[in-house]
Amino acid sequence: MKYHQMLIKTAALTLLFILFITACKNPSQTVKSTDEPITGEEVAVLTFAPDVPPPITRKHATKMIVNLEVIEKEMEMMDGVKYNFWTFGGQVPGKFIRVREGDLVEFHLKNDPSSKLPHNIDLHAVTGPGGGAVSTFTAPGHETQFSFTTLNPGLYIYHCATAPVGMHIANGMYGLILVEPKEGLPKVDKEFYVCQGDFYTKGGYGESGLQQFDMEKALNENPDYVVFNGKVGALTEENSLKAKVGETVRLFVGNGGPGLVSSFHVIGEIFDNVYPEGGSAINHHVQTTLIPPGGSAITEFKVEVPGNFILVDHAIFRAFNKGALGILKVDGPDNKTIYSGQQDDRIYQPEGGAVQTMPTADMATAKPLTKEEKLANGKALYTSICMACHQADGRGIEKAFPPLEKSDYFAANPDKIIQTITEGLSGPVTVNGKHFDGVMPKQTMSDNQIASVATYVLNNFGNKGGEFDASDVARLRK
Ligand code: HEC
Ligand SMILES: [Cu+2]
Repeated sequence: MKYHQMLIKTAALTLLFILFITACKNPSQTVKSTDEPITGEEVAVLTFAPDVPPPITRKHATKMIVNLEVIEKEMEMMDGVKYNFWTFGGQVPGKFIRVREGDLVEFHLKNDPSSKLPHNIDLHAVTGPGGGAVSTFTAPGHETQFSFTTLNPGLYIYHCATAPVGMHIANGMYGLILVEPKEGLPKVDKEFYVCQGDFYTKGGYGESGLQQFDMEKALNENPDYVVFNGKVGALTEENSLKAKVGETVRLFVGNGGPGLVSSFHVIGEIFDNVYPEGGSAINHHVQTTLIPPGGSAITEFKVEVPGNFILVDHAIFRAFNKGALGILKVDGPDNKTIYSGQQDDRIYQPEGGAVQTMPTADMATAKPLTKEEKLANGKALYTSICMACHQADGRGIEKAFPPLEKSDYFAANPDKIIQTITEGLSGPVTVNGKHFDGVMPKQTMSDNQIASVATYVLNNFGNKGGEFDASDVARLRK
């Protein structure tokens, strides 16, 4: 499609949309801010995430000049993975814009001469066709301008709305604009800018090199990356958000999408206040708040105890497998009443034994088992009990659980397997030259069961073979 055809189509759609909106709109009870006189003029300070411009203390409306430049730019999606991002200001998300309710915003959209495509901007804070999109269609090397009055306070997404819209957003073209209420927001100690977005690449998660946009994955809303602030790790390690015990924290959270709703959560914190959807209502004591694509939320909380608090999209595979994970690092003194830390870790042995009888044949009776039966039963027992610590391959875990593989601990005297199981084992031991000092709880099992699992261990993991009977176990029991 040619651009002029696209424009006509966009204009026609926009018109329909406006008619629809006009038809649906109730007369609002909210007083709109057109009555305040505009005095003076300011150039808005814009910031990259996670920073936020300073609060507005001004008591009057003013003319706010906003300059935003579109830059198409290759950057990292994750260490070793490159992507050609399209940005508002040179990073994803775009620069944070902070204005006041009632301000007259004079908006200048510039498109860097090196860009390959025209772009525009739809600010959800705008009352007017396309949120400004129709007035800001900007060719590479051009600058467009329009003005709007901020009628409604709130936290709003802005995004590119040039066709194919989904692709422009999927390439990173979104950010937040805060319209502070006249009276300002309550004072807090720290404010941060966090914006989620999903990315669709030809290669899977972590596949290195320059990755191309994958339209099919985008259509299926099946992203390879779901990230905060444009990159896996944008908010972890040295990039973590930082606060001190006792401080109040406000997160301005946006979701650029284009595809996925965010179930925004901070592990180990409860939001004291949430402004759902970035509006004026305040909800209290919230664990997880939903943020739709093209939407936002403001969350506020006091940090009472030190530690790492993890920002996630609680659709949790996205956090641990697609990148939607950030860290708020809180320093300061402990408060053991609010959070004690681990107070104890002791062996738990319920009456009747931790280990229930296995549903295998003839385990309860003392009927002798063949070696094959012992190996089969032993395998089932090993898998359900021993494997948790000694691992499926019998190699254990360094510094925690000793290996049963070619273990020299019981090679000379296999009875020690039986004793370890019936009595448990604790204190320093050396197995195959490695030192361990843990606790193996004694296992409550029948003689046949112990004979079986010990036989299984002896005949697996490179051990030298052998066989035990229930009578051996009975003899060795203390
Ligand atoms: C809760 C974790 C845990 C479970 C379950 C467990 N063990 Fe152990 N096991 C240990 C630890 C820890 C040690 C070393 C104890 C120490 O350091 O004194 C150990 C030591 C041993 C040893 C002697 C050291 C060696 O590596 O040869 C044997 C044999 C053994 N376990 C067999 C078993 C068998 C068979 C089972 C299943 C019936 C089992 N263990 C279940 C934790 C466990
Ligand atoms: Cu664009």
